[in-house]
Amino acid sequence: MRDAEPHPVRLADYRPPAWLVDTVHLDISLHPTATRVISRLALRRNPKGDATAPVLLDGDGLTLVRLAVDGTPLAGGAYEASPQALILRHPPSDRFTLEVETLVDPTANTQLMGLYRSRDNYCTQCEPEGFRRITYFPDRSDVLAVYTVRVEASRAEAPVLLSNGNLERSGPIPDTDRHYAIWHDPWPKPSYLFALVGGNLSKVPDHFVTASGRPVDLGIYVEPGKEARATYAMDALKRSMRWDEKVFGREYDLDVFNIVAVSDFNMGAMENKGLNIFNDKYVLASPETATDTDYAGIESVIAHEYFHNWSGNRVTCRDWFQLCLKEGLTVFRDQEFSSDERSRPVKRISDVRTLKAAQFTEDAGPLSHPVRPESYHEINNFYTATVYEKGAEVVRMLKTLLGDEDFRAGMDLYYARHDGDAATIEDFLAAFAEASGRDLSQFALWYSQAGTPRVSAQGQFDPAARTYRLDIRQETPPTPAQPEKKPVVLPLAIGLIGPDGQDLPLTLDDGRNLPRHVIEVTQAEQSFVFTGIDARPVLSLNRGFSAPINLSTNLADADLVFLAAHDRDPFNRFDALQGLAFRILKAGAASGTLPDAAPLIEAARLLLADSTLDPAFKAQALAIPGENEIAREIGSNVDPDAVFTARRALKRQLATALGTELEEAYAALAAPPPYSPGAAAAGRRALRNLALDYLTSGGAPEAIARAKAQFMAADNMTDRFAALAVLVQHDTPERAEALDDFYRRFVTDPLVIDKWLSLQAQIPEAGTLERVKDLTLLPVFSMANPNRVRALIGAFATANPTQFHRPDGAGHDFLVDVVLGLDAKNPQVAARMLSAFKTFRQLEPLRRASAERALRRVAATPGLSADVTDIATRSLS
Ligand code: 0A1
Ligand code: ZN
Repeated sequence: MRDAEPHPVRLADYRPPAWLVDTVHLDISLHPTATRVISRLALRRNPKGDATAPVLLDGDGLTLVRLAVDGTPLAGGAYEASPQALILRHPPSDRFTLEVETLVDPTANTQLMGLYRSRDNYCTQCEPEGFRRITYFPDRSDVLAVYTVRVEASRAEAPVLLSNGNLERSGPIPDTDRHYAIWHDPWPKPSYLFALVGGNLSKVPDHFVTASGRPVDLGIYVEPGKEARATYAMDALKRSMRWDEKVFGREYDLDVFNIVAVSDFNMGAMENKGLNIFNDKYVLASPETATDTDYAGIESVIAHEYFHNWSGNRVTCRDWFQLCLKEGLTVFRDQEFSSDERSRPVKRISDVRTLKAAQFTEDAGPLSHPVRPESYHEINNFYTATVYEKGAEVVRMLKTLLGDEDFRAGMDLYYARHDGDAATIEDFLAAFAEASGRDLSQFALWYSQAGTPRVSAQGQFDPAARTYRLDIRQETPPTPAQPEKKPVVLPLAIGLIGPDGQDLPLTLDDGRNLPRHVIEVTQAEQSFVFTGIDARPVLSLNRGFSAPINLSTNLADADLVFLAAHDRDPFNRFDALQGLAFRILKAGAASGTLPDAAPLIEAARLLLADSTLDPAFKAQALAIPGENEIAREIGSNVDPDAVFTARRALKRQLATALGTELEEAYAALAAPPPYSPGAAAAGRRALRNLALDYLTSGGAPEAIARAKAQFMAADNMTDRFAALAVLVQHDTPERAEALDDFYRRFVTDPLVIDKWLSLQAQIPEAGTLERVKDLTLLPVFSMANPNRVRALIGAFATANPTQFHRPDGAGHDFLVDVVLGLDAKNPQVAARMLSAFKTFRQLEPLRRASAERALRRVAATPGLSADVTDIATRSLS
């Protein structure tokens, strides 16, 4: 475990590397507790670096066995070695070969960084700083080298041996029970993209021919017996490869592309060159074990990692401050892919929901940071919604501002100019500025300024002048270390809708026209006057959520009902309904009594009856905002119990008022077998299961019985799990029976057991904390597996606000105990769990004080990891 560094790493302190590595030869002999790593580095002094600097190689917990320079063993006094560093103060020349032998213990590696074991298989995770846990190396993303890797292992223990690039040779090692494989990756890469896998795995083979005719062998490696569950992932991979050719002109560049699914993984997946390593949750699916949401998740993560081959690997990041350069761009690319493969409006709605749930909350609390941070104590804590999701929004805004053609030209220029480079955000923006001829200097603020801009838009119709005037104000609230903010560029897609429900032509009073129906706000206060308007229009602003902002308008409830029925922008139709719901829920939570919900009910009724609409869209639009979403809208002094009560009351009101329509929808949407994971069928299931949820919300015995019947009869996990999720809301015998049945059916399937753990962790009842504690004692649970921890503890802390924030503080205490217990083993996951406190300042005083005490208990604990120290310190600041 790394100790907390007293000093942060700063972007302003960036210096080019003093030494470069041209080639790396690794010889890795796998052994459960003593893996021998021999590394031969061709080192060269960087002409652009400090000409007098020693050779400084990073390490983390390494044991040095042997060192040689140009073939000659080095004597003890010629170097300094510690577990954290290897220093040669007097290198023999400006170009030499260094051979380093180290020993590592993959079985003892519980952090899951570097070389570790997952269910007896060997695998690696090197981003961001894991390679230094395998061998001494300048472990920074701007040192790019060509790797050749020889790996050997016992044939029985690891019949499959993989690394990056193309396979050069493999075979038995005579007179031993061992074998070897040699892999060569011709593309220079930083160490964080190194990967190695050894184990007993089954290959699901396929092939792909690129647009220019290069044949590629595809392989997805899974535990033997799970092969059939990889077919959807393989299909998603081939679609991703074709899509990147068609939409971004990017082809694959090796003879082999392999994916390995492992069951112990800190994150979702990793884009190692030619050898992606995945959390098995994002590979394995069958109709019986995976929900529609799981299938969509697999499709997008497979695409995401594949797309990194260009946005991340061919063009990588100069340093970790530039993380959004690859992550924001790649999220944008995977979002676009899923939009093209599925429904664009539905994808946009779900992406914005994720953005608001994860990023807007992050940006409103103590962990807020810019898309490109300027300093960090622990880089592992910066794989955040801000870097990923807001980073993607910034790329999306660029596309909105520039238009499709200039955007693509900018992308092409960026790739052409920086292929093989470690680039920066400045490089990225320069390509777009040049391709479009636009000045993007103000736009660049999106990367450096944290916080979600608050934008108010007040519209005024003047019948005499036949104009519609729109006054816009923007302000970005203070965030840690950034008290003052400048106005940012806001591309706001706009429509003015006439009484007949049609968009009016948009003409500005200064004669400017609006390319792509987007107004560009650049000042703190700005007005736009539209002319030739004959009747009061209804404003539809920020269509498609074109800018990631908190928008308030002077629209009346009746306007929102009108937008919900007529806006040709599906996102704003959705948003109008949500806006109505938020108004009711906020007032209800504040006063204890729900105000009149008639306008919302009317709008919902119309939408439900509209046969032209996609069921998936209806399911999104008719879902009542979640408790966390409501808390975010309230913003301060939040009482989770009041939020819960208001939400439940509104749900029951809607269910009663729309009972007939919901019954009809439930009956009409039943899908004939067989199950298909496609978007259309998934959308029907989503709406039908939403109807089931509403219809069961009052807890009537017949409704419970119907949910139980659906649970028992389901031929797919989506319907079975949706029924279970409905049943767990009600303390009935059916709940206990269904939970038992589910457990018995899937006890041997950890990914499905995660769903079972997660649902129970979210029960909004007083007994849940005890239930969660009991569940941690079951053999199916393990603190060593990140998926289990996230499913049970993560769900409790992030998706059960009434119980996590129990007024007696027991939920907070529990999380702290878990974090402190986990920290010594897996600090990354411990830090993630602790970041559940990131919204604590929005709570009412009693709960806020309890959360603060809990965080202080963490901060006061001696011997914490850098990861947990960083989150605790920032959360309390
Ligand atoms: N680059 C990966 C994310 C990732 C980051 C760190 C990891 O280990 C600590 C693993 C994966 C992605 O964006 O998919
Ligand atoms: Zn990524």
